Amino acid sequence: MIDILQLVQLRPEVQKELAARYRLHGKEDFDKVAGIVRGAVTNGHSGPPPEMIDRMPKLEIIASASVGYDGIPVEYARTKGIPVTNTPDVLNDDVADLAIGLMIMTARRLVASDAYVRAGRWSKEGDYPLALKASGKRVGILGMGRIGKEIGKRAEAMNNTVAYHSRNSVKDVSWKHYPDLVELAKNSDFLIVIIPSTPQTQRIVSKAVIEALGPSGILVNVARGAVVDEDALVDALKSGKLGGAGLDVFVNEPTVPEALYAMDQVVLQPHVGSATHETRRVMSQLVLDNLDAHFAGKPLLTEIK
Ligand code: 8YV
Repeated sequence: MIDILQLVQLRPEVQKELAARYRLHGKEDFDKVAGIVRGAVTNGHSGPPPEMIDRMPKLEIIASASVGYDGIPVEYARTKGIPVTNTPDVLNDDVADLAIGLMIMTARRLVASDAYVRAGRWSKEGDYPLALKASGKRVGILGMGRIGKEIGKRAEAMNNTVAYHSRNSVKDVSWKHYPDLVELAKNSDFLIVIIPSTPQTQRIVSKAVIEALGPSGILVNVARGAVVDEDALVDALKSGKLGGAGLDVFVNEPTVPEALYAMDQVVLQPHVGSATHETRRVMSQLVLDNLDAHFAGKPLLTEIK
């Protein structure tokens, strides 16, 4: 049987199949099995870091249950001839749904107004204050990859005007491309962030971008915390320089800046972009299918190129 280092668990039904086909070892056994493992199962945040890769001379493949791979040293693995696979496409709908959900929830203050009802305040204090409309506005998207396109389609279905920023304009979309992110923010009511976290995109959503979005603007981040200047974001929300934020991701997950807890203009989620039974099952299956393909000498299904 082939030995696999398992850094994260797959969904139970797929985990069972994985365990039937491979000899699995947890991280706690790393010292014992580093010399024999030929594959690693991980996700976008769980490594293995270069030091661990160096200690696995027989490692042939890293299969990740995530589309993002900012926590996996893909380039380093490549220099060692180790391919890395991820799970693109299968989570596009879920992440796009969450982005639009956060846009609506934040604009319409759905979390704060829900709390208002539950606290019995409606009958005592009367109608809840008015919120902001989420349709018929200007939606800016930072990042126009697979998920960005799905977000754009959904935003358009709500009669919003869509525009985007990415390094280069994207051929197969007709939405306006802004070469300058501050310009996009200036011309958006909502800025939805769905760009990969790379050394080039760290804090790309800067103080200037946040302030360009402005006091009635709303930032939605379903990408990675690191692509937003989180301190500037918190400051702008506190001072009213930014209208609101819907956030699924944070710089130091699962730690969230405490200042956000008390803000009615903010909706917070515990990184649940792809967290549905249906999608996580397909993501798990794709991890297993990539491992199976590799060890059967067949082409990988979704290698990161
Ligand atoms: C999860 C994600 O964080 O796919 C990604 O990049 O952010 C999410 O789906 C995760 O890696 C699930 O295992």
